Amino acid sequence: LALEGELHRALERGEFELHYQPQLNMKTGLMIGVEALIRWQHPAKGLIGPALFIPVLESCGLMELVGEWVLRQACAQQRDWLNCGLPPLRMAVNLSAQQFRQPGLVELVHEVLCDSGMDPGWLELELTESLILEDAERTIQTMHDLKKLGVRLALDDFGTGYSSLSYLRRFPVDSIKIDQSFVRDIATQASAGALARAILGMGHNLGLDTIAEGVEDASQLGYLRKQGCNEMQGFLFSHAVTAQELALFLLEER
Ligand code: G
Ligand code: G
Ligand code: MN
Ligand code: NA
Repeated sequence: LALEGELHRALERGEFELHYQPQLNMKTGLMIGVEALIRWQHPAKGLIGPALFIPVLESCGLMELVGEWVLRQACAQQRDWLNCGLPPLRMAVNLSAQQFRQPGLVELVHEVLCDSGMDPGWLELELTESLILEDAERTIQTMHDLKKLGVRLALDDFGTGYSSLSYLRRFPVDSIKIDQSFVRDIATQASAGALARAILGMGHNLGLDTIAEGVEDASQLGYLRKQGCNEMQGFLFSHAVTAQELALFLLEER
C-alpha cells in the first residue's frame, strides 16, 4: 500500500506532530491539563487527522513505533513547558487497545518517564473501555503495573462500550471521560442527560475524577456545571493547538 510507505517516511522525516487540547478545571477556570492529539503534516496534502492514518498504522505494524514517538514527544513537551517557568500541566496520551497489549509497554512508559525526567503523576494514559471486554484479568494486571510507575489512568469515551459497571471497581482508574456523544445531546435529549448524570454520580461515588469531553456550547456547559461536573474539554474552550499556542494561553492565563 502506498500509504504505508508514506507513513514510514513520515516518521523518519519528522512529519508527525502533536497538538494539545486544553482541559479546564471549572471551579478555578484554569487549565489543568491537555490531551495530546497526533496530526500528520503532509508535505503536499497539509495537516491530516489521526482518524485517517491510525487504522493504517495499526494494520501495518507501525503503531508501536509511532506510539513510542508520541509518548516521548508528549513527556518531553510537558518538561519543556515546566522548564520555561509555566505551571505544571497534566499530559494525557491516548493508547489504543493494540498499544495497550504490546509487549514491553510498561517498560517503555518507565523508560520514557526516566528519559524525560517527567514526574509520573502528571502523565495520564487514556484507555478505551473496549479493553475491559477483551481480556479483563490481563488488562487489570497491566493497569496495576502502570499504576506502580505512578501514572494516572483514564477511561476514554466512557459510556459507549459494553463494560459492566461492576468492573469499574476492579480497574485501577483515576478518571473517566464522559463520551462526546452524550455531551452533544445533553441539553436537548433527556436520555443523554440522564446518562451523563448517572456517570457523574457514579464517578463521584467511586472517588473518580470525571471529565466531560466535546463541550461545544453554553447550554451544555450549564447543564454539566449544575450536575457537578468539575472538568471539561471541548471546542467551547479550545481546539487542539500547537505547543507554542498552548504556551501563549498559559502565559495569558496567569
Ligand atoms: O484529534 P482527533 O479528534 O481527530 O482524534 C481522532 C481520534 O484519534 C480520537 O479517537 C483520538 O483518541 C485518536 N488519537 C489522537 N491522537 C492519538 C494518539 O497519539 N494515539 C492514539 N492511539 N490515538 C490517538
Ligand atoms: O477518542 P478521543 O476522545 O481521544 O477523541 C478526541 C477527539 O475529539 C479529538 O479528535 C478532538 O479533536 C475531538 N474533539 C475535542 N473536542 C471536541 C468538541 O468539542 N467537539 C467535537 N465534535 N470534537 C471534539
Ligand atoms: Mn482521548
Ligand atoms: Na474520548
